[in-house]
Amino acid sequence: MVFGMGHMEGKVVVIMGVANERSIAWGVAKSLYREGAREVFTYRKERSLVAIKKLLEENDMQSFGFVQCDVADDASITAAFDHIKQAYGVIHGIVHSIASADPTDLKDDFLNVERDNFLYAQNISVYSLIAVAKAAQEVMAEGGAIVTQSYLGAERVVKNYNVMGVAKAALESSVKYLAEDLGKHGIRVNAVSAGPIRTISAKGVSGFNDLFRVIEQKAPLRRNVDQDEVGDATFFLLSNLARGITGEVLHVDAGYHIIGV
Ligand code: 0WD
Repeated sequence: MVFGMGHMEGKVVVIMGVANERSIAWGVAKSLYREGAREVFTYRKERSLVAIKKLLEENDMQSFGFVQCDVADDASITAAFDHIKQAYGVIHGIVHSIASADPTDLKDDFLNVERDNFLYAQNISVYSLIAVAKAAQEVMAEGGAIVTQSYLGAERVVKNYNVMGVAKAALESSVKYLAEDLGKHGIRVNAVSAGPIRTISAKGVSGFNDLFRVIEQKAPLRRNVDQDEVGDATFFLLSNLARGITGEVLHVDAGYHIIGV
């Protein structure tokens, strides 16, 4: 058992994107809880709410609250953050761990992507960060930090990642523009670029399993990463330890991104 050092004591963090115990956001929730954060979970489907409550119980963790939020819907985002403001007053952090694309586009040629599917991936995986940052700004009255989750497919061509790679490129760029806008309000915005991890979303990418073997062979650390490692890095970026860091993309990928061929 690892004991935290209370780095998030007295901080309220909204966690978006826990679907089950494999979710990256769940790894983040465990790290933040260990450090003393009070956590508000947003969920889209009732099924995810049930899963989050079960996970909390199994891990002997208490939540500060639960709020429904579908990031595809502006009214839902507004309602969620209005509720958060009323119920909790001030928040200090947001974990944005949400993305979606049509699985038919996560295989074969990128060239075949259709307009609606392209816009859908951008809407759920990129615009959601902007909309959430805007809604959250007022509730982050004491300053704070926002962290989103990206992937190497933003920077390089990763087979089959296609429309999601282009969405992650836009996400990383949005992190920089948001960091500039929100910096003057004392809000930092950063991304973690995680190595591949077996989650429900990852299953949607054709051939994703092959990546794990390549990384074991080629990454400097000769292994893959897990949710807990991404959780600790995300916690770091949310905490005061990272108070001088904004607009950054931090790779948590066993060093794979530095390798040429
Ligand atoms: O290898 C991986 N798994 C990597 C994932 C490597 C690097 C980055 N990432 C990113 C993903 O692209 C995503 O941005 O991390 C983030 C989280 O991914 P995950 O942990 O792999 O995803 P998963 O456990 O499948 O949860 C994603 C959740 C959805 O689950 P459900 O089953 O309820 O759809 O994203 C949420 C939802 O909880 N989500 C939404 N939430 C609100 N509104 C929406 C929406 N419209 N769409 C998806």
